[in-house]
Amino acid sequence: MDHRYMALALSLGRRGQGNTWPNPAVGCVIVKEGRIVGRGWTQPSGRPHAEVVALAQAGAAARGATAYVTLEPCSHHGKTPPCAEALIAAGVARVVAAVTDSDPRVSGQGFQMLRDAGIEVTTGVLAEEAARDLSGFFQRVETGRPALTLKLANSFDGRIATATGESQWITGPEARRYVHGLRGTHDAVMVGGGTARADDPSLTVRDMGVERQPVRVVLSRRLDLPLMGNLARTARDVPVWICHGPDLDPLLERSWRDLGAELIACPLAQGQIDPAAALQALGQRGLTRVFCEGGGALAAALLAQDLVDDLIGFTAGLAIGAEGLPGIGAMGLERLSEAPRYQLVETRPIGADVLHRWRRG
Ligand code: AOF
Ligand code: ZN
Repeated sequence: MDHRYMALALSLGRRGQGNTWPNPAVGCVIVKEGRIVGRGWTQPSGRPHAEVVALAQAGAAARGATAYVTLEPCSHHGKTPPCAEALIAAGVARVVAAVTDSDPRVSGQGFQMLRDAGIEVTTGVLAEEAARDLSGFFQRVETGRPALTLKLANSFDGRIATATGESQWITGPEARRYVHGLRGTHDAVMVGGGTARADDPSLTVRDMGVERQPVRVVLSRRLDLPLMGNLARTARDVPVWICHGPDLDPLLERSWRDLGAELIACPLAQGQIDPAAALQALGQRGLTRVFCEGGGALAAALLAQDLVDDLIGFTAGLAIGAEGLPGIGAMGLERLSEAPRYQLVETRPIGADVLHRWRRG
């Protein structure tokens, strides 16, 4: 039964993915005598926490109940009192948690508070699944950078456009809609400057009823992005963060600031924005899950530095040939052993295309 209720808590937690940063998207189920009396998940921007929402729903029924939480309940005083205290005050008899919170303000102290109050605590239930769902949060706490998903939608022969740059559309409407759903479960969508110039994307999530649009991140060394394009036009409504290099044209800098973009100065590596430094800067600003949609140069730089955690590929039944544009630029590899290798976790048809999901070992 513990597994079943934790699986439910995990699915509730996923509803918050992409909406809760810098907080993790946690889920909570409260069960009394075999009946679910409360459900909750972390709310947009991270507060209230999942437990508080579930306890409010349970009301007096929480007394003597079991609370299933995907992450250790917090023990620190933030904008509101700690969840461990709320569980104690509500008279919960048992807490089942999937994983320990690695935030140094919590890390074990939440469990300790509960045990000190005489509550039975069970940990490690569906820990692997929870660690995967919360991997962006854990990675940011441990390394400073968010988890990174790289998406590629290409022809059977790995091309993303013809030689003349025609790219609309290689994959079908179902796959494109699926991508919008994926954007919504991430904190930010990221592209390189070349893609922002060539495609003039808006990078928003459309027709999905998302509560919080992902931040749009562009890596552009010189800030030479279209001032009349979709990103510029909407920068006041949905955040645009631009990671740029040194020595900017002051006019461009001023224009983008006036449009409402946040400018993030990054160091260069081999003449390009250092992708590792850019990710650190994004982590510092609270992002936990970043979804990169190309282009080829940025994808190659991220892969070459082994910064990609998840790969999602959509393959269309269409061949474009060697003169077409490759989805991934030059990586400077000589040996196969230098190539980052991923493990297949999912494969399935989406409309007329095929989705493959891979994870770094
Ligand atoms: C929980 N339940 O649903 C979440 C937790 O900035 P604050 O005060 O909201 O605290 C953020 C920290 O709380 C975050 O770093 C993580 O340790 C924990 N998140 N804890 O008990 C929740 N989202
Ligand atoms: Zn909490």
